Amino acid sequence: MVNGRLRNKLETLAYLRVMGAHDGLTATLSENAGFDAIWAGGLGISSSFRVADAGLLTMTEFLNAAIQMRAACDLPIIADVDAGFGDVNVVRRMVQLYEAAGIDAICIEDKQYPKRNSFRGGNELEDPGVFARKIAVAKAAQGGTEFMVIARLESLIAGAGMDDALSRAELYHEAGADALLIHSRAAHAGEIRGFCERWQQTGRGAPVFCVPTTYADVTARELSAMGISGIIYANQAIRASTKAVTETLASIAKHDSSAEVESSMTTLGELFELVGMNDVLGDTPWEGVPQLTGER
Ligand code: SPV
Ligand code: MG
Repeated sequence: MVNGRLRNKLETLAYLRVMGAHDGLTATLSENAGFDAIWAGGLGISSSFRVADAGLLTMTEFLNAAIQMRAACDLPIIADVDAGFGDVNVVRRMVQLYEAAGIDAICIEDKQYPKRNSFRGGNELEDPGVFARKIAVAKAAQGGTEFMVIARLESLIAGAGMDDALSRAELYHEAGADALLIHSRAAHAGEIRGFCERWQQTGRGAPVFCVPTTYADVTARELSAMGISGIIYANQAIRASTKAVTETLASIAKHDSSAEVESSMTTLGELFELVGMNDVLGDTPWEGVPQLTGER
């Protein structure tokens, strides 16, 4: 079950650096690199299936990817659940399943079905009241006290403006959202700064996350100084691995040999270490199995 590690980190760390992962291995790599939490991101998971981030995967496919990550690392996991995969009834069941799987938080966005990735356009904002009800139902559905619901604001992405983002933020917080994610596709962090200033003036105090994909030159520390509590690097892992694999495969195809790229790949030994190959029990009967003692 959810043990409060995300809430705890939000309370004790100046800011959280959250790495986007799409499977168990990338979750482990994120943990080893020192990140504070995992973003089980829709774009990354969809890309790993080689499908578009456009509401094509089912909730079960998203959840199973998050479960792989849960098994692979001890970091808090924030699951991107698009717009909740359906109406409030789906949202209620979704929260129960994610919480039971030990996922620390869901992040649900105020878009209408069918959603498209925020950088592609073509999204319709959800009616604020309809979305606030989803948040309220999500919060009522959780069994424990530690599970978190993050409300993601798409107003700036959709061109609806800062006033719309602020009024929605207040409404969603009123409905029970534990935190907000303000999304922006501007080339610099000005919109993030503007939102944080106005959010702080409301005195509501809920933490705010952001996703610095298009404004990548700003540091986490600078975003924290603006009032951001969690910085999500949503797609860097899938982009890095796609490029590395593409280049490596091209080299092997070109040279008819992997000799050229041997030194740029993880060694077999390193891979074995990462996935626990060295802990695999042998085939000899009882080898590595603790001896049973006493009466049975
Ligand atoms: C994702 O990683 O799937 C996200 C973040 O939702 S973004 O791609 O920026 O919309
Ligand atoms: Mg997404």
